[in-house]
Amino acid sequence: MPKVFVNNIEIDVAENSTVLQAVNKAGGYVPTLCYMNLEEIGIENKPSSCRVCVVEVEGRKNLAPACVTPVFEGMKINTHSRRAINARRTVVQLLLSDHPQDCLKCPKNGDCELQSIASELNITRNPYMGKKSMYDKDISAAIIRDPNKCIMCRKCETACNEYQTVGVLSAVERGFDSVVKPTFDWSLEDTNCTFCGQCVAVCPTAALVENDYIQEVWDEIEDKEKHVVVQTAPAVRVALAEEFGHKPGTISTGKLVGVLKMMGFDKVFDTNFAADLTIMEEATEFVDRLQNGGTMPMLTSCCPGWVKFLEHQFPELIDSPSTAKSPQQMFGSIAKSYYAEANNIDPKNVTVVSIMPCLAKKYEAGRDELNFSEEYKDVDYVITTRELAKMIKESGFNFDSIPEVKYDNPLGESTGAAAIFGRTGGVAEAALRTAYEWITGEELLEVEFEGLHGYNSIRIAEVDIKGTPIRVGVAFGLGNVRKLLEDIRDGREKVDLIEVMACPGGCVGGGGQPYHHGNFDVIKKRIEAINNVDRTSTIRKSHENPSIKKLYEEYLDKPGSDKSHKLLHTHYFE
Ligand code: HC0
Ligand code: SF4
Repeated sequence: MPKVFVNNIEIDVAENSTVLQAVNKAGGYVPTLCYMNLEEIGIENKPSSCRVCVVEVEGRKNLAPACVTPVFEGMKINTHSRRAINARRTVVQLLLSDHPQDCLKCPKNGDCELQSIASELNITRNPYMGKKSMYDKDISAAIIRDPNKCIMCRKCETACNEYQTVGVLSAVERGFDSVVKPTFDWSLEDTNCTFCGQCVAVCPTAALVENDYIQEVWDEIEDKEKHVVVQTAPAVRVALAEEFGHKPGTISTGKLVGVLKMMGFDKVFDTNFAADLTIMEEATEFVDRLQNGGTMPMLTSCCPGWVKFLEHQFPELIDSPSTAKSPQQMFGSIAKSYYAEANNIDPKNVTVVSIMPCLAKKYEAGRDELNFSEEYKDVDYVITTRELAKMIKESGFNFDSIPEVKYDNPLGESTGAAAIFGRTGGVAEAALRTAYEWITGEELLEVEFEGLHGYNSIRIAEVDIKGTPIRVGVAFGLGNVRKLLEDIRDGREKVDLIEVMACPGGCVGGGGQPYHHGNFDVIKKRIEAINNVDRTSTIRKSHENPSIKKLYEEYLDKPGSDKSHKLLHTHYFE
């Protein structure tokens, strides 16, 4: 174990450590912009292109970029020599010289890494102002790409090309003209982009941000003709509090409902209700395929980034996903049919707003084949956890004093099985809790399937259904999904059910969540919180949800009925 000195303090570090790791271990700090390491799930970006992490190393002539410089025995590192600080300041001034500097009206104001490093370095003037790049913005339903704000850190490329293996973004041109963009200058909408939002999740500036619908949602709330209902996704309640200074993993379900009431929504409902409904339809389909010889393995279909990935990259598997729509879309269909009819409201006057941890949900809401009516959409507006936090902040509400309120019913009642949709392995587990009882006719006493828990990116679990082994594949991150699907396609692996989520850890790591700043522990804490929501639920199986039973009795008849198919199922495109 090499001994090194960080600012004159001696510490031992692991073999092959970098200077940055040594500084972190010593409790020191050097800023970084292009460096990113989510070691546990295999995302690493260290092009050492930004140079803001330079430090002084005794005996070395040039300053050393901490993120890529290996330590050696006896190394003496100074993180704050005047030369290092001045070099960092120059680097940031040069980046700012070709940056719009419209911080006060920038969507990342207060959340921008370039802005905070400029502030830390006390940059109050810039001697390097000169020519500026001028690019058009690329605006899609989910994502706004503003190349003028790109600092060439390449994190988005790593997320898109190496982690997701979608390959939409890359650096083109040279020198001053270099910029990251899709090939042929296409809009993201014209590419294979899945709108997973992982490029947005890691972008340090506002070069990649969500397309926000905050004003549209306020306008709907203000419109007295409209009956505005809101649904909240499973993963939002375990992350929203981070935006207000609380620890990752804080569960704020009651405050989430309370604040949506305060904002003026007519009804506050839960996507979790629709997740239970999804299980009714998906488990029915799974048991049917299993027992009557349908296409196997069955793939889950609730993650829209994954669905788009499948359509582009694995067209030969187009018959494999469940035809069940996602909970978001099922909720919209039920709100504009069953709920509107029961309350005598013209569905054209019902506005459905979703609060999602996801950017692809914005894209999903616009897919025609997911909307049961030609006259209106299932879901009108999708906003992210981050956008909701902005709405709460602009309203002036103090998060800590928001009262805890319960969801409205009937579309607000849900089970623990629905809660775990928000974490990797949860959709498969929820489906199997129900399928087990339907197949065996017996009560499932131990509802947690251990093999479906955990943080590994690819997991294969075997679940015993009274002597029948069901093999389940779980994968998150589209690159991992690709590996799993190739193993299955090429006969190296055999499974009956596959759950896929595009984002790290599942929806808890979605592209619309509070920024995790490259720290997978944040995502793990959210997963633990999701499991706690399940473990503290009185009902933990979707088919036992009383409001779901009533919905079938009063309206849908039974899972897989003609009416269920019209409202709750879809198809896919090669
Ligand atoms: Fe998810 Fe969902 S669990 S995709 O991760 O299935 O976004 O949270 O809302 O629709 O329920 C996201 C989260 C959802 C949907 C649900 C599913
Ligand atoms: Fe790539 Fe996902 Fe970003 Fe699209 S949204 S460019 S697929 S990382």
